Amino acid sequence: MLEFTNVFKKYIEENDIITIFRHVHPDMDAYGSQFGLKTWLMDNYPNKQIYALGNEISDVYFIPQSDIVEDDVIRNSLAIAVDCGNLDRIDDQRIKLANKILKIDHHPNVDEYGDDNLVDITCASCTQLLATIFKDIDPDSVLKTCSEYLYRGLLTDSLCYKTSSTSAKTLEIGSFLASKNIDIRKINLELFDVDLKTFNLQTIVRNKINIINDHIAYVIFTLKELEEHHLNGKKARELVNEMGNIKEFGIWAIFNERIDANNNIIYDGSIRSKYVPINQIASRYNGGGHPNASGVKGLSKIDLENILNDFENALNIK
Ligand SMILES: [Mn+2]
Repeated sequence: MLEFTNVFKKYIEENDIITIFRHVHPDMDAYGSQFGLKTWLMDNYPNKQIYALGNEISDVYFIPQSDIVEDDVIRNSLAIAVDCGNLDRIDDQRIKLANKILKIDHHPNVDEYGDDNLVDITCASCTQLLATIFKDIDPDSVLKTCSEYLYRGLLTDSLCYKTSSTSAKTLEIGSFLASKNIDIRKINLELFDVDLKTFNLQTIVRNKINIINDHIAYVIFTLKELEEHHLNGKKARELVNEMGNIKEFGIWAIFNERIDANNNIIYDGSIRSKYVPINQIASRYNGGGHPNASGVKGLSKIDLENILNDFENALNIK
């Protein structure tokens, strides 16, 4: 048995109340890890109390709503944080009340906020790590619904097995999850078919694109444009992948305007890169993430100019 498996098992067996936390602005790996873990625990430990927490709600039909719990429940629980590198990024800071915290993640382990930190940065998704642990405990412990959640996280974070973090182990876990009778075509259609509204937004991104030296692409959505297209900042930033498969682009980003507490316009952004790491850059602008996929928040206009400069330096095209 893997070392992680032993630690994980010990925590689960010692605690009857388990609260599961995810990061703010959850993506499908955050949801997939959270609900995959919740489903697995309910399937295998039916007498435990398991709660999935988080204030942001999803409008996707296959993502369940969060559980609502009193502070005391969290106080008496083991909190498991999935797919979240920093404690500050957890959606529901009541995690700090918990008796113990177990971190399970695949981001660089800079903030070791757990009592134990099961972090494997070689995993393409957090769900890959969870599935590896579950499989190690008992391959038969993973049932269909759990597999569906885990598979969604695997597919989205690996961009359909295209990221540099995709390995033989990723495909092995993909195969393991696929063996649980999940409907691969249906899951793909649900995850990746875009609706007409999104298609029209992608057209807007293409029309608004700014390109520096052929190698950096970025789009800024103003408050007015967000309103015009009925977009919030998060939805606008999700369009970043629209610029992801252009040969020339080394770094690409979407920024959106937002009003801060002092009524100033500031910018949040999602950044992607092909080869050069951008998480170090992002960490200088209230952000962070993966080497090729990061986020920043609260940038001033000058910060915005500076970060574009940083991109040019990173790509060595100045
Ligand atoms: Mn992830």
